[in-house]
Amino acid sequence: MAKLLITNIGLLATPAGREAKAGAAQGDILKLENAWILAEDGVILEVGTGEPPMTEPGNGFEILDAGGRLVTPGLVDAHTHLVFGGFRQHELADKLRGKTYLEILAAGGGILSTLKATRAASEAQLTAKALAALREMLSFGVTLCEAKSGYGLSLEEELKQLRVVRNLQGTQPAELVSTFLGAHAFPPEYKEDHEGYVRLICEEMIPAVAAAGLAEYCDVFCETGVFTMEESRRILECGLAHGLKAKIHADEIDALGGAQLAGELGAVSAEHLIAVTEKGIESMAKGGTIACLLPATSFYLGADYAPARKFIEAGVPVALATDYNPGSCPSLNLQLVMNLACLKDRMTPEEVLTAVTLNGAAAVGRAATHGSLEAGKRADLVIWNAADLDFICYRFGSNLVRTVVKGGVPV
Ligand code: IZC
Ligand code: ZN
Repeated sequence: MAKLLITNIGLLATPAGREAKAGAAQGDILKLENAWILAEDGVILEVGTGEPPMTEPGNGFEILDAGGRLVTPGLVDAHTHLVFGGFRQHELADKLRGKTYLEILAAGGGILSTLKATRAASEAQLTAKALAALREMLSFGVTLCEAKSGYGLSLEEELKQLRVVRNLQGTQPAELVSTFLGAHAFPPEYKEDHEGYVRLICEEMIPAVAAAGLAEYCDVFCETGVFTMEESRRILECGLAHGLKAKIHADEIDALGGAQLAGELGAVSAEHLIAVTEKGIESMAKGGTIACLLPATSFYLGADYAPARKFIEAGVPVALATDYNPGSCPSLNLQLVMNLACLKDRMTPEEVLTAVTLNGAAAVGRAATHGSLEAGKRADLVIWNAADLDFICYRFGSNLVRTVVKGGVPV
């Protein structure tokens, strides 16, 4: 397979290690000037500085000159609702008139509007649409992303969405990690029978998803008017019993206690966390749960920003993701998330880099192989139109990616 030598890296910036970084370590970024990276068969062989090895022509290595630019690991988007039919631009007017996200959902819009469009779309149509989104993500520097179901909300329709994720794996450069989110909303058929839907999830959907190997994670939207704490616990425990690791949309709008539950269950990550309490943060620290913050959603909803500094002080690793979805974050731009994390979550550029690389990889169970530039890891990286890390957290609204390398291949 291809051998690649990337030379003339002005600044190589990367976290190091094979697990999520918390506290002060979240800001520990290795910075190498005048660096090079040698990769073979998609894996990094060596990272060094100064004179690169084997630069003579004919040695079998493709040479990529980074032109003195910044190089970081490929970005990881650890929370996306990638697969859905339609969009929801028709809700913008209501939103501008002051209707909240939960009011739109309670009136049968929101997730339920996307439910109709997703059920109406074929697997091939959904695959083509998600593929276009993945291409855009890749253009922003994302080489690994999580993708949730949750717009089918019946056994067959959830399986259809998860098959779309599987269809996309290996057929285009970005890598995907699949999450079952049957507990995203109550479908119209179960509007008056929440118990019936929770049983359908636990007795039919989770066993079928697990048996088909269609997801690694089980997630729940634990929120007022959606899934209660009690229902969330039952569903996540059932997922765990079937080998699906836990994630939870927790304490986004109301502090129901999702963060406590996440810590108690040893969930891999809890998401949003805008309204998290001290107790929730403590529980997550104890349980080793990663805080996956989604500041572009705060931006779009006009909501507060999650207390990133509190998580860092409490020793909870912070990851950052887009939350790409048609309702609360119709954007695929993880670079914008990095800007917002600095400006609104008060994270340093170094902490932000760890959050969108190594900690994001840990949030999708890939920290051993992805998320940093070091020997033995995947050769997934970004060459930036930038000289340093501050620059990419400071400029916003432009795509600053020059070249994305995925598995040792420029894409
Ligand atoms: O489609 O509204 N927050 N789920 C929870 C979403 C946003 C996705 C949506
Ligand atoms: Zn979400």
